[in-house]
Amino acid sequence: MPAETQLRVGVVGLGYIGLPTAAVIARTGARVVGIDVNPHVVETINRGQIHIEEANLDALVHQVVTSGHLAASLSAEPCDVFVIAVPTPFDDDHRPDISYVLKAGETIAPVLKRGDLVILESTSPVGTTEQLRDLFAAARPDLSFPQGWDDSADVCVAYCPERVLPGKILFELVDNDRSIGGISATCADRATAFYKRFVEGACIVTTARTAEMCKLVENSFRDVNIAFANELSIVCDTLELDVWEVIRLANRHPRVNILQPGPGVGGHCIAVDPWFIVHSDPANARLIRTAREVNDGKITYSFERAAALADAAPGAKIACLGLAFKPNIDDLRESPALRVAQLLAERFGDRVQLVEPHIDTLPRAFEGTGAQFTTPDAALAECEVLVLLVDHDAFKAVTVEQRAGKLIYDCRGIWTAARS
Ligand code: SAJ
Repeated sequence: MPAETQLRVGVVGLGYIGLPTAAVIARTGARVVGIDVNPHVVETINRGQIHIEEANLDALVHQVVTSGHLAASLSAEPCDVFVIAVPTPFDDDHRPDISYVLKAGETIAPVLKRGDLVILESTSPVGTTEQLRDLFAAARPDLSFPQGWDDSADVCVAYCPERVLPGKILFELVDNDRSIGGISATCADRATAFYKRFVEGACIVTTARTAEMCKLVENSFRDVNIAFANELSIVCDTLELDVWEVIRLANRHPRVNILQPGPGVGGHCIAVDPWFIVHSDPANARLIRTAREVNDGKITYSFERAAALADAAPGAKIACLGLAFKPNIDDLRESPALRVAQLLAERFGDRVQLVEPHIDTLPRAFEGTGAQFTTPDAALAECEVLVLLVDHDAFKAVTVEQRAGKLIYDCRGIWTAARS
């Protein structure tokens, strides 16, 4: 690699992971070009602004764009290191779709040169990094690419997944340990040297395939554990027990740490990644599949519980409190709260009032339902039925007096009296 200040880095995909990563690399003094297919994203970043919500990201992007260390572009240019951070969604049958990764590979293949390092960060099914390597090898027969652990080659290829938590991305990008998966040992060493520019956590070397599986395992672990909590919440309803109290008490055991139930699991990672493992071994990934089904089933269950309450108060207004996929953010992707609210809006129409303090306008999903977007105070004043879907701080601040006399379904347990 050239001298520190001259390192040129191309980051493909300027979304929730790619943009913060590009900005943090630019802060180390590298010259970063962010490559994205969306002209609006490219223009916004080149103005020193951002198109996503993330704590402190606006100031950092403004700083590195103004200093000339970060620029966005619609096309690729020669660099020393490429980082691919594009989405890997699934299709209607939960089959992983790696077409954006392959497209990113096609974008950078023409500008690759001897000595380059390509790092895939997108959550990917096991074997994707090798597929990317094969794509490069087919597109660039003039360059050599590693086939096995002991190989040396013209271009290094590695898989290094991110594991940052939305809302704490800038901190966790630096602080978290990272799995560094090389196709060869040299690829892993090169990638480690690159991440050490900005990562303070440990960089742990492994193969690309192991690192791919590790990422999927981390999010599946969380999904399975949330499914346990969600299943408990339904069993406790049947037994007329307060699940929040049961969990609080059980967690007093020194080796028990049960997560929190909710209306389901949302976001672009935990509700998606376990399917990649299920898809790679459907016969054996039984627990992981069941956890997904339990967590998705909690959406319908929550809707039915809320609907039963609304049916018990004919004509009463129903407040859906929260639409985001988790507390104190504006992100609605794969949000179970949004799905429950949508089902209620379709069933109860203009009886429904929707509250989401972190967004300004109602999402398209509610068009034509008659449901209205309103403020927390107005909803609390007008609605007799309260359906608490997200544990935003704004809702935790609702007083006992404001809730008095209401019919309440609290999916998050924030209004449950603490006895332990
Ligand atoms: N949730 C519960 N109960 C809980 C914890 C979470 O219902 O006790 C729900 C949340 O409400 C939300 C969903 O799970 O709907 C996911 O939220 P989260 O905060 O657990 O995780 P994400 O999706 O924001 O980020 C996850 C993280 N992975 C793990 O914690 C293993 C993050 O570190 C990853 O980088 C990220 O996925 C990713 O990009 O893969």
